[in-house]
Amino acid sequence: MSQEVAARAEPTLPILYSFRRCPYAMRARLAIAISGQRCELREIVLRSKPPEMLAASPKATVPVLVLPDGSVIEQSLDIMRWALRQHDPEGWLPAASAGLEAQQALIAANDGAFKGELDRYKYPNRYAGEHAGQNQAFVKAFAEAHRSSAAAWLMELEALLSRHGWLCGPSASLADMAILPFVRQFAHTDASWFAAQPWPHLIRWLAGWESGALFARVMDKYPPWRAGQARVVFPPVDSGLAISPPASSQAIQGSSPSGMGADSH
Ligand SMILES: N[C@@H](CCC(=O)N[C@@H](CS)C(=O)NCC(=O)O)C(=O)O
Repeated sequence: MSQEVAARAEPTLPILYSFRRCPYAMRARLAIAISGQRCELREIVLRSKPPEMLAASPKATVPVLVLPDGSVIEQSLDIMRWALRQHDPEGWLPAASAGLEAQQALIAANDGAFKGELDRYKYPNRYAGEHAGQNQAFVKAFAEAHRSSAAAWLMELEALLSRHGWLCGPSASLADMAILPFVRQFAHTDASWFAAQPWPHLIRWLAGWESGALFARVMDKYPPWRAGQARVVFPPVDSGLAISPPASSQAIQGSSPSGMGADSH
């Protein structure tokens, strides 16, 4: 195939600069995957960001989505909303304004206070200015204090989840998908401690999502992007997740919403 024919055969796709383990990038990939959008995924290394990404978005955080018309979406929630506005097969976007406010409040609490507590719990050594960093006992006490503050908020999520199985009702929402990657980070910081806490619905919510097809798809591994390489299409064509709108809600064949097992909730 000549280069010209190959170029015609490959439509221009939005470019997603992403980092596999970043919870903000994960939430963006979740929405892109479920919405049936396709993009060119460029996996980056945080300490060596490609100049192409920095030119598009000097604020230098992932995710960044560059649309074919050159416009740039550089906040993870905006990327989620962009994708879901194209196609929202599972109804993640709230239907009513009251729902919108409730979801926004949850996401704001996650991205604000909870993220601050999570970082201090997970990476206490980065906050030497806030504790007597040279003393390991103080570092441990510092981390555990922030774990406790975070846990108080997770108990609020537990109460919501105990009502319907999901944060905002009987099915997954934007809030669930925006928050789950952060709760996952918290859970994996000390998995046995997390598993011993009195939050069965939270544990089931997280485990169900982590065992689903959608999660597996967004956690696929890609080597760091290099300029000039063959493009990597996300989600992969054979994934069963990349459906073109309009399409039925069977985004994930043979599975319940969000790829969660039927017995998840
Ligand atoms: N508000 C941004 C936050 C994104 C963010 O902070 N991403 C982290 C990675 S998880 C990042 O890129 N940090 C820059 C760095 O570590 O150099 C969003 O929602 O997209």
